Amino acid sequence: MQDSFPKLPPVDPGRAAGPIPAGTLTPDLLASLLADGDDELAAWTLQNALAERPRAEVFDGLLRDAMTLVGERWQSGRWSVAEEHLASQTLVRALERIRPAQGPEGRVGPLAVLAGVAGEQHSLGLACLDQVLRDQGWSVANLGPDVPPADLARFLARNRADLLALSASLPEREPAIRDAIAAARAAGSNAGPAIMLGGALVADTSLVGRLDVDFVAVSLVAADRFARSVAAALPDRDEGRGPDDPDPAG
Ligand code: B12
Repeated sequence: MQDSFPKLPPVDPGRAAGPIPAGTLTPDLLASLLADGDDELAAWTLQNALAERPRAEVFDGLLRDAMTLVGERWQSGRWSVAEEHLASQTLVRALERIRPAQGPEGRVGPLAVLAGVAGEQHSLGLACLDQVLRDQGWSVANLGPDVPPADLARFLARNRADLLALSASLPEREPAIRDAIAAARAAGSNAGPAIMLGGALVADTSLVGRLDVDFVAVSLVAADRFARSVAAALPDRDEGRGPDDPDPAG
């Protein structure tokens, strides 16, 4: 049995832990790992990229490009729906492995609500945005894909959010986006949350002027910047406390 293996050179374990050679962490590598169901190595790939670049850049670049490859291989018939589904599921698990740690501040940070508009099943962009916002200290309620507008409105009426991020990928979602925005505007107390819209759909810039949103972007780098500006404009959260209220800092 042993003799039938090819004679490979010995692996030097010392080199395995060394720096990753430039050009190794490619979308092609990540796409293959995802379609193999290997969330451990997919997370390792993303983690190494995160050591070099900010989270939003890694998600807009390496990660999105890898999923674009998955889409191209699915569309061309080289990979089936099975490989695409496995890649998507594996990415969800890999993202869990690289989730930023949430310290005590993250639990009391301003609230961002994330939702895919009704009918929208593409949810991986929201999972990425969730991490980018947590990195900034936001508390994040990611409602995931396909959220009916009435339920979004009820959630916003019960939870004081400062930011609402809506995601949509397909052109036919425009009416659903309008419904989500209208429901959110009607539910918010006072000014309500700042609303940003993103996802593959907004690459169609003609849509932008037709919608009542505060910010539109395809990239998480831009979303990161907008969320920082929203957080910076929020009143000091201690200002509302009366003299007899306990100081949460103890
Ligand atoms: C995975 C996938 C699916 C999975 C999604 C699984 C999941 N849990 O999300 C499933 C199988 C459900 C699916 C279904 C469909 N899909 Co699909 N899918 C894809 C695929 C391969 C990858 C998408 C992805 O997750 N990319 C990675 C994420 C991170 O990228 P992203 O979503 O674009 O998000 C980035 C930005 O847009 C941004 N972003 C996202 N959300 C937000 C929000 C805010 C506020 C901001 C600021 C930024 C932002 O941040 C991310 C990082 O940059 C793409 C291929 C491609 N080229 O993208 C096709 C693709 C998007 N799908 C497509 C199609 C046609 C469909 C279906 C109609 C197929 C069918 N016949 O059933 C259905 C529609 C389902 C529905 N009702 O929504 C087409 C869309 C073509 C078009 N533009 O019209 C694509 C492009 C494939 C193709 N080449 O034909 N799909």
